[in-house]
Amino acid sequence: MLLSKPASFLLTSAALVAGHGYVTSIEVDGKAYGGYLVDTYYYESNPPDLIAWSTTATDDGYVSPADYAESDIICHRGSAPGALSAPVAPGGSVKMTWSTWPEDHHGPVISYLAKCDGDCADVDKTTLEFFKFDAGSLISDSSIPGTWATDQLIKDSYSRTMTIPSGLEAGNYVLRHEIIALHSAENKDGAQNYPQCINLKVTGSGTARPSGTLGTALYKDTDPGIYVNIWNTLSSYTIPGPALYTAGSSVTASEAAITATSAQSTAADETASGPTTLATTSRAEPSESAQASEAVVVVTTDATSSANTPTATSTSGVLSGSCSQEGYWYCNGGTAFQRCVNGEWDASQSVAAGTQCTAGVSEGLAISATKKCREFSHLRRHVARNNRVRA
Ligand SMILES: [Cu+2]
Repeated sequence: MLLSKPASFLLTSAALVAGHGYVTSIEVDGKAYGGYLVDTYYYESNPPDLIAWSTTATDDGYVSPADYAESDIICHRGSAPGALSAPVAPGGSVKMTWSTWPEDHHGPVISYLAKCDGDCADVDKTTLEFFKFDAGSLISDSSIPGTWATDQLIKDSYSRTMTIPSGLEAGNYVLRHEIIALHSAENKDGAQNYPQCINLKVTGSGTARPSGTLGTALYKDTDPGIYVNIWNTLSSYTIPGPALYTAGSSVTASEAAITATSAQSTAADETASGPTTLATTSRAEPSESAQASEAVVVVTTDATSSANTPTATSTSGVLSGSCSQEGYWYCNGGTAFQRCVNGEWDASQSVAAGTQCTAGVSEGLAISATKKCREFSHLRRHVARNNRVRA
């Protein structure tokens, strides 16, 4: 067993492997609630009751545009309703805080509400009809790839605060909050959706009942705000999904585009309470270039060089003690693994950078290239810059 490397080095390595985030906490009208900590709760036999929906996305991964018609897009992969609901008044606030977010995963941050017929804890997610009530997207495009709602979210300590529309009819609602990362969206099906859901109980005496859209009908992989090259200067950006519902209005427009220029740096980040400054414009076509073939190389490199590096065992979800399935493997959250040796779980080890294992216990350890693409997009950005300089 190699234990010669200092623990600090190993911890640093583990931190670099961690990629995307998930919602760790929610503040509803000033009261704090815990998020579904997928890296921990997924492996617990009795996870706590939450307002947050559970998911099986232990890799902190995403839903692909190729799966927009599948139920995973609704509240993330393998999602199931939370058992609890948080009370909130119309006009009240909801603050969603993420564990982290990669700086280069630029894109819109969008939130929806859908009314449950009865308790949201028992709802069939495929029947939920969502209306969009909060959307941030391109804030400024004065420098490629622009300043996005994700950049603002990072600046705000990985959080976004939204307002529940005033006048909304009382009842049980699912709030669907989502980041769409566009750093690879110049390729068809290259966008990445990271939906997260919670249950709310809206109080008050409002009467507004905005019409909604099934989760599986929100987007298409050819939508101008999904299939878009943010590494070009954008004259406009079209927020994906149905039109934004503004309190007191009825939603009829199917699509609206936002015009963002360097001179109007804040016009693009309207919320439900803001003025309407939407204008319909055409989109910039994603351009084909040499980027894709060069970038693919990165994902396939260095798959084994550090596969046997032992890691600190402070990671949540690490197994210890006896095991019955001799020789079997346990993949912890996609990023670490252990083996059942001589009737005991051995030390947890990190998978190599750029790779992931399939979570759970299995006879063989399935390692694949990770869909986390920080290095991927960094290279892409450099290539894009070089192309522009040459052009
Ligand atoms: Cu990524």
